[in-house]
Amino acid sequence: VDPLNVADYERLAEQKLEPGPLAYFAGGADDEWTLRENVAAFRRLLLRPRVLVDVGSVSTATTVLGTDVSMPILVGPLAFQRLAHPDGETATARAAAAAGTIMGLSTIASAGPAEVAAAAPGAPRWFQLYCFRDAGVTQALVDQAVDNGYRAIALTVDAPVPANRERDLRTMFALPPEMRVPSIDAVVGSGPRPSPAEVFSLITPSITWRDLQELADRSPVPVIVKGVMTAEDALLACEHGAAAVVVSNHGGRQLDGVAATIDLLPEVVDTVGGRCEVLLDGGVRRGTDVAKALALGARAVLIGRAFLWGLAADGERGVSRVLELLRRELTTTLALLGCSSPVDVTAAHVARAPR
Ligand code: FNR
Ligand code: LAC
Repeated sequence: VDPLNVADYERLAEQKLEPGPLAYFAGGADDEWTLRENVAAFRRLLLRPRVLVDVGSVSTATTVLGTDVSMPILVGPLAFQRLAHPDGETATARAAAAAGTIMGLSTIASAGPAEVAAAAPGAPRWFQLYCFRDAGVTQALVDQAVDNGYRAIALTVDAPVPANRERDLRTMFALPPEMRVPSIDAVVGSGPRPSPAEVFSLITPSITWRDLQELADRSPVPVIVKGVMTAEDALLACEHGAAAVVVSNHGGRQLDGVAATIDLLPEVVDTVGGRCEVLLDGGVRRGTDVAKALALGARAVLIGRAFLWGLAADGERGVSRVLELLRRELTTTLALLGCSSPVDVTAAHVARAPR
């Protein structure tokens, strides 16, 4: 039978990928406690359905920062997607466009903003920003994204330095020399190809709230802060010009010991109090996970490894199938919760599991 869920795609991807890329994709920091916790924390939340509600017509459609999307499930920015499949980010872009949702393109993608835009013209996209030490390269990338119609800049703030990722050390993972990464090529020119850890050394560890404010002041598109993990920083992000925050711990790949994102979400939502949109990523593997995030106040979620497993298993078709499976799961979940739309899901639809 065809893969029925994200876990099926994960197993297919495990069979298909070489050990180095698999370790890079699947792995997290240190003991990978946060990596596991992102998934486990969803299982500790219980759904509270309401019955005898007319759910004859259920729609997953919503808006994120004013953009219409077919579902509150966005495609997150993941680096180096040509490690998963030769079509890389262009396949992901076509699948996201066909699904009617937004794709985030990584700064260190294996296809640049213009190439990805050309692969799926007119589709809504965001550009994820890492600031290189070379400010000229950073500005050129942002300009290319804006010129190609990217609708927001998502500044990632949880990775000022590389984390300790022991799976990568064990496989001695290095980027294959034939895989080009346009942004890195722009920084290092024809010099030796950096390892993933060395890539981080090209990125400045010194940006601060003041830089966020400057970016927001001069950006022609909204700025999103990705990687907020506390109420304090969510508030600062709002005060420094962010249009949205993504509650994210980088999929457990940066600071190990941070709480699961679904457990961090309530304090951020409470504090932000509607000043900006709150999104979440980390550990989303089922439509029920999406519903739990909506219930706790997220406008939408981003998926990472879930679509990556589809890409590795079956290219564009795999990403399309994962997006379609999650959309269907969410549709069923909404109906069974007694909700006709994502905006109908409220805090009353979840409870904590007893210990
Ligand atoms: C990422 N993530 C990431 N984030 C970012 O801002 N820029 C990037 O280049 C990358 N690259 C990247 C590569 C890989 C292989 C992974 C798994 C993740 C983090 C990503 O955007 C997102 O926060 C997490 O993937 C969410 O967790 P899940 O959905 O993978 O559990
Ligand atoms: C990672 C970086 C590239 O998580 O964001 O590997």
